[in-house]
Amino acid sequence: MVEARMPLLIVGDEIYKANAAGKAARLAELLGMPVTQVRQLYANFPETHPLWVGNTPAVNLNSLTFPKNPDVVINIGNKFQHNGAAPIVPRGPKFIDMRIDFASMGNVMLTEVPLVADVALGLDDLYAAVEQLMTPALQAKAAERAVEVKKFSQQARTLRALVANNPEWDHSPLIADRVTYEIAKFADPDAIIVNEAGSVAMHSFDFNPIGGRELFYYYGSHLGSGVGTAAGVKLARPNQQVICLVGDGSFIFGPTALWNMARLELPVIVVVYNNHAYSGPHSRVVANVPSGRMVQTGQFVHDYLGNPDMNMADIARGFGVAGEVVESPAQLREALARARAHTVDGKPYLLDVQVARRGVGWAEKPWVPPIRIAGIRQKRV
Ligand SMILES: Cc1ncc(C[n+]2csc(CCOP(=O)(O)OP(=O)(O)O)c2C)c(N)n1
Ligand SMILES: [Mg+2]
Repeated sequence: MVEARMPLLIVGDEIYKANAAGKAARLAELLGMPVTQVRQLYANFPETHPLWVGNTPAVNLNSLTFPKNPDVVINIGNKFQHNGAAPIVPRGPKFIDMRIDFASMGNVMLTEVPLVADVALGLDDLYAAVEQLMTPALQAKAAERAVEVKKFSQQARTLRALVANNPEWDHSPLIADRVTYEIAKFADPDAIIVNEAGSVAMHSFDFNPIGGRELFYYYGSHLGSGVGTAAGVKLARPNQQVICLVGDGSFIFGPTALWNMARLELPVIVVVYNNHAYSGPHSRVVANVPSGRMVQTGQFVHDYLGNPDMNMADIARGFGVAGEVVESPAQLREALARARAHTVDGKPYLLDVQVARRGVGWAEKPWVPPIRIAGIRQKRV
């Protein structure tokens, strides 16, 4: 690690669970080492830290913008959920793997150094071991590297802020990025965000497991757990604001815990990104089967949830939870204030935010299968 040209630290959920994010940051700082995270449930590292280079966007480290060629990769507590044939840590760099979950170590990726440890204790040991090797020359090298990493992280921060320059920023229905931006501005400094809005980019929150905003995501693409998770999180952490972000498709897989929120007075704010669509599956069909009949005809059978539109605020009312439909950015701000008032009062609240569908191949009024059983039945029953 001390001799590496460009070491890279991957953090994972064992850090959150062991409350060890501070220790991971200390190790990164000792080496001037960039830090990333591959898909996990929690945010395991302060996102405002200058050594944070962002989440790994796709399935392996090659998808990182920076660093491009790490020569040593160290994992602390990441479970590495592979969902493709390519190993997350590609062949090439030396790989050091520390986790308590030993059963899945060394059986997918070539592992130079397996370290089985509780990551909080393991980080203490590792820090002590590395520190005693740090000569002034190595310290200077680490400091130089830290400057390089910081240059990247600052530039990335500047570029991310450009999200607000989108020409559709003030549009109604809202673009998803605007919704996220407004919620991030609104959320408490120690809010917990339960995120089941899978195809929505989680920008602007600046998650920080060391006393800042926390994230609860989900692993297996098993939609329907978001609202229930938010109810459970509020039960466990009554003194932190809990905001559930959920797509309309995901929401209708599992709105039931709204009832628990009403019954147990769980003051959770639920925000539905309602684009009246399975937008992710739509885009995946276009990407994966571009010559298919659905793309050729523009008749997508699986992705439009409108006609009739579902009113999520009405659905919430049926479970005993107040809420409203939100049409514009200005209304969103007012609605969030009403949501806060409800939660201060001990009540949950739901916002059904009308969000624009994005991606190619969407018609203004999407096609729906022309099945009308009433007209073809033989008996008017
Ligand atoms: C239980 C379950 N059924 C089906 C799927 C397949 N699936 C993946 S994304 C998705 C659509 C989600 O729609 P929405 O929450 O509205 O998000 P959007 O794609 O519109 O942003 C579906 C049905 C799944 N992941 N889980
Ligand atoms: Mg949707």
